Amino acid sequence: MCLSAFVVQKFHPMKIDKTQIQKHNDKLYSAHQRKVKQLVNENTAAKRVINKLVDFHIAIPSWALGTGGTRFGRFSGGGEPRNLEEKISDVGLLHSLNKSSGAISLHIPWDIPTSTRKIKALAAEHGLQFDAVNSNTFQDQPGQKHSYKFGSLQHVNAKVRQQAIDHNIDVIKHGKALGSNSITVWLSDGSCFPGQLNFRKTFQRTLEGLQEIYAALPSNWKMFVEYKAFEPNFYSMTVGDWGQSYLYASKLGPKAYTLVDLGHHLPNANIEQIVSLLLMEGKLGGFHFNDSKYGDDDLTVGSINPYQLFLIFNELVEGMDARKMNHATDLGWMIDASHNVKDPLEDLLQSVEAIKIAYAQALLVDRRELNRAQEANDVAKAQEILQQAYRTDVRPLVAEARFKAGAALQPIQLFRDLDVRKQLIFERGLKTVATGL
Ligand code: RM4
Ligand code: MN
Ligand code: MN
Repeated sequence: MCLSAFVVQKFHPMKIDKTQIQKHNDKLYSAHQRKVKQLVNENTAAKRVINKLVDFHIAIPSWALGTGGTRFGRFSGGGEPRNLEEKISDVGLLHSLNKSSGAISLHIPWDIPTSTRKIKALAAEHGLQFDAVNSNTFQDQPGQKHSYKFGSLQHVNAKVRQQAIDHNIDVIKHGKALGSNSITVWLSDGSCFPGQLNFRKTFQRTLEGLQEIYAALPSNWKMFVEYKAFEPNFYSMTVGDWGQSYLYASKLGPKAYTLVDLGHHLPNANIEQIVSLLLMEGKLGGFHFNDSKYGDDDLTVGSINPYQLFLIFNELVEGMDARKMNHATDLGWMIDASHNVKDPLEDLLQSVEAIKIAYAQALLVDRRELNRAQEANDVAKAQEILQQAYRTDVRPLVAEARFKAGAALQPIQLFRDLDVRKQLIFERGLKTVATGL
């Protein structure tokens, strides 16, 4: 790229246009088409799968657009978004590459818009919607009156609880102004040592707080109660597992649901079974997708255990169809990841791809045959049916859905060919740090 091109770009944030996509696709099209044809010939469901994939979008978390870190350090990659405008523009880039990331999930107060009107217009320009808004009572903000050191909604001091309630209601207000229709409440509340808390009182205080927040929900809104097994508290978490989340959500009412973050379970938990039962009870609200080997590792979706992801989608497709739910819109589909050693945008493209692959594979499961095998106690057959779908290389179907929607056949390849990160560093600088964790 010559210098003059950079100078022009400086005043217009990086965008990827249709001609660039088309040029990229033209080069790859014939080889791609051969693979799609073969899949369509071999699989009667293939065409239906492609159409479902076109409709299926996964929201990008605003806090995953910068380089993440651990408590030991953080190594920025440069060109990170410095404000909400730049975060939206990053998600816009992702969306133009894959036409599957048509929404952004905001975290308040990190992402409070300076002008709601301008932010809405910018998002619309990129074809983006606002997914669930997230509250933050796990950090103290500068100038904040009361500390969350010993919890927020669970706190023994009513003033701290009220501050946390007010914050959540404020988050709903921001979300409403932007056109969002859900709030995700993740509480870091809990205890680090036995004896620190009275579990019953802690639950009741938290429930009362959630009830006040629930009462402030607009009529068409949902509240997602996210659970997490451990961290930052290491003895007990006040919303520590799906049972506790389900208990809060049931007591709150029909607008409250459980949110499943894949990394928030103890090792080897059977997440697909949890998903199936929450769906059965009409209490599954949505997901924070990521992958993990040990804990809340927030790794790229599908990078460690893609079979588990497939099994989760297998339950989702089965359970949503049983309840006649709309796959694309009836649950909240969000990523919650962090990237310490990869380019955040490449990482997010990989995550979206992994989710769509698992979804496509789940759509290919022969439900009738599986049901027959289950009813006949034919265990080997049941396994064959699942693995037949899982071992199908559905990548051409996912790419075809992208192509149909006007996106790139190979998003990461195009991201690299266009030197997107280099341009972002040029626009924003090498030493930028996005808000987030
Ligand atoms: C938590 C949890 C929440 C997210 C924060 C940043 O571990 O996953 O969803 O809002 O991290
Ligand atoms: Mn999460
Ligand atoms: Mn997490």
